[in-house]
Amino acid sequence: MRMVLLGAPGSGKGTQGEKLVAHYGIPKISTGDALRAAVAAGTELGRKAKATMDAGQLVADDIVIGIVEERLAQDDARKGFILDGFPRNTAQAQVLDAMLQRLGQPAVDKAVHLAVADEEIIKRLLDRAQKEGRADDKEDVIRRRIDIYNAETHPLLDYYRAQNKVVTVDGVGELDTVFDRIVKALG
Ligand code: B4P
Repeated sequence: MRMVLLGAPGSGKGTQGEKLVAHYGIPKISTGDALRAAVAAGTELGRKAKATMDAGQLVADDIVIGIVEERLAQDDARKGFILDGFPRNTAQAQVLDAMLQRLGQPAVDKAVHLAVADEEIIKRLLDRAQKEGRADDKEDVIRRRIDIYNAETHPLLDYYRAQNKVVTVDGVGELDTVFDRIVKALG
């Protein structure tokens, strides 16, 4: 199974991605996690990405593409993967398709779209801000991330629809309920 998780910030990609890892026994590749780890470690990449992330904007394509390519080339990703937070725009999706070909891997099977309304997303992320204190979980930044999602990432649904790969799941409800919906939709 080679899947990409699509959904607004806070729609549950990271959360459901973890559960899918356990269920399918394939690795999750999260560009957000990788970038936050680079920021925490103070690497050059992390220093470059920090201000952009804190402002809720997308990090440069070449940075995230490098992260994904390095990870996809590892052995455990050959039997499948869950991409969480990548691709984020059409250019990244096109690069991903070409990258899989270059690595001699089959194409993406499914794009799982987690549908959650904006007001619910804002509520969840403000709640996470209380618990985790992420710099990009402030209301004005959250609204900017949602705007960027609608402008740049949402159109990816058409990209994957044209390939007949989109599975839309209602992302509102208990974590296990949403997870069951995803597994059932994937067949
Ligand atoms: P990400 O780390 O991808 O952050 P995110 O979109 O906020 O999703 P996340 O995975 O954290 O949240 P989740 O939905 O699981 O990106 C952060 C930043 O990194 C971006 O803004 C950008 O700057 C940069 N970046 C990452 N990838 C990039 C790329 N490809 N190109 C360019 N830049 C990139 O869950 C959120 C919260 O909701 C959690 O607290 C969770 O507990 C809660 N939740 C989940 N499911 C729930 C449910 N069913 N009910 C109630 N709460 C729920």
